[in-house]
Amino acid sequence: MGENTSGRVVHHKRESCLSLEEFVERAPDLTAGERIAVREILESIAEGGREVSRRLALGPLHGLTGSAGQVNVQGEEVQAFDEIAQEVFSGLLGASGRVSVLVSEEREKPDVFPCPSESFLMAMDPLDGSSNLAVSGPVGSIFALYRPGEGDDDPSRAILRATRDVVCAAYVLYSVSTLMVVAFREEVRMYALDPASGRFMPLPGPVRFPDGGGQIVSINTGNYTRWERGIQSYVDTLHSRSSWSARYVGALVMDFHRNLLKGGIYIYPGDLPRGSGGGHPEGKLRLLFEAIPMAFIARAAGGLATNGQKPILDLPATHIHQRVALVVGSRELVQEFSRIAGAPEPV
Ligand code: AFP
Repeated sequence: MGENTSGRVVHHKRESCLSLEEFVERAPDLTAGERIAVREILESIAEGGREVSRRLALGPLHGLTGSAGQVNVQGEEVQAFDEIAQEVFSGLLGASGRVSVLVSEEREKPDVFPCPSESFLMAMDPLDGSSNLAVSGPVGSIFALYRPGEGDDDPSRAILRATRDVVCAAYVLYSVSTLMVVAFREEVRMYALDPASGRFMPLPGPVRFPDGGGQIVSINTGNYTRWERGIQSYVDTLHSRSSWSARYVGALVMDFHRNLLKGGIYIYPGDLPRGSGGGHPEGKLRLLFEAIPMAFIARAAGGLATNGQKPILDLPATHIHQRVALVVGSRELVQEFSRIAGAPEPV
């Protein structure tokens, strides 16, 4: 249900909309206890998303658009809202009693929470793309939920071992509207925040990359001279065509989301140091906090994700803050990228 521009309420077809509860109910491979735990975790994410959305809207009025004057574990400037979002989500997820280990892009070490019963391990990027806040641009929060393995008491090791067993991934996009996108193994659903009721309302779904794969390419071509030849060849090939569109917001959640709905590909390859610039030889994005969750969502929506060598979801995780090259989008465009860039075809 929603309101159209004339103020009239729009009723989406009931059968194509699933509430969060209904979606969790039909997720595959969950025990009854896990189902309750996943639902409660998603409710905590929804509550956090609502709170972060509310505070972001007030940011400019409170002078909160810039740096908190610290550097995070990635060596990047911490924006005031990175820290606010971290506190909001870790407070709610910790209190849920359903997340035993939480790793965050904003924290060097895992947080460990007491959990009485079924619980999951979680990785999150509480506020991705936060440099966009200075211009009131879109940002997002990203989450992945893992089933704990057997007998590993060390929380860092436990999450590194569990990364190939993603149960659910989600992101919240804070833009013109606030959306929550949730994926289980084979299905993606989308919810829109109704600011009046504070509830995330289901939108028609499931969400899939459009047929044909689309024509949008999101890549920061300012790094062209730092790329290896295969990536340059890919971009050169695009420039010889008439039918493609470049779109790049510089916030992964927004770029990915647009490409999911419209059909496209997001690429952040490794780039070599140049001049005084440090570069990101292994890629800029983080395996646990950005690449794995987006790869899982892409696959559930019919798309693919690779680091240029292997599927993202097959990569071993060796370090919580590990960086990785990321190519993610519709199946057709990721396969085409691999052919032109001379990378193995992802499956
Ligand atoms: P910030 O959170 O520091 O703004 O970084 C955002 C991000 O990790 C990802 O969301 C963007 O797609 C990517 O970096 C943009 O990086 P460039 O500004 O180097 O293109």
